[in-house]
Amino acid sequence: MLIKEAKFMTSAARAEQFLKPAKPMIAVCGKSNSGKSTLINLLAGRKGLAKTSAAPGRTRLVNYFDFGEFLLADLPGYGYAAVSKEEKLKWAKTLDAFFACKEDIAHVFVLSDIRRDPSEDDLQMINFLNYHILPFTVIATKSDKLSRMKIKERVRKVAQCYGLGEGNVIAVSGLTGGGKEELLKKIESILEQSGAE
Ligand SMILES: Nc1nc2c(ncn2[C@@H]2O[C@H](COP(=O)(O)OP(=O)(O)OP(=O)(O)O)[C@@H](O)[C@H]2O)c(=O)[nH]1
Ligand SMILES: [Mg+2]
Repeated sequence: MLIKEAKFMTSAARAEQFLKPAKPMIAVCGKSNSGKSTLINLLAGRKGLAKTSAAPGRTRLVNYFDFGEFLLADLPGYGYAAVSKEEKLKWAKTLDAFFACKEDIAHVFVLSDIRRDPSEDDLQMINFLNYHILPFTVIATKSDKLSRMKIKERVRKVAQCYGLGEGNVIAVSGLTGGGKEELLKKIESILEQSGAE
């Protein structure tokens, strides 16, 4: 799978603004600061495409990116303690409304820092996806922080925590590009499946 060019399309703050995509769309979700925007930039081969930030809670909108054969939707991160209750509720509603448009979503990438066990929020997210029968893959991010041996160990552990097979967890580094090939293969198979329907 070769990504030629990736472009920012639009942002949506409310359900009425969500796109009705004409091509397969992969949603990228995960805790705030888990590396969603960085991963999108890695796939795009362009650092500044999705805004990244050392301060969590940066992406407050659904940002859509056109990757040629498919779209990526960068979702607001959940589980950021420092935002107000009101804002948290608003985000939860945005996410709910987004995933309610099931037929528009080909696949979901759930990002979580490879060094951490899933949080309560992560488990809730996975339960939610299972309940709505939305296909997903866990992307264990920031793998550059660990040795090769440790990466294998953590992938196994993360899979176990979520009750998944190891094949449903892909370790990736948005920084070094480690795991990018495997991720591209996954995207390829998602596109093949969504084309076959
Ligand atoms: N070492 C390392 N750092 C990373 C990696 N991916 C992201 N980071 C860092 O983690 C921080 C958060 O990255 P973002 O990509 O902005 O995270 P996000 O999930 O989009 O965050 P929100 O938009 O706030 O939900 C930044 O400081 C990144 O530089 C990675 O693969 N390796
Ligand atoms: Mg972001």
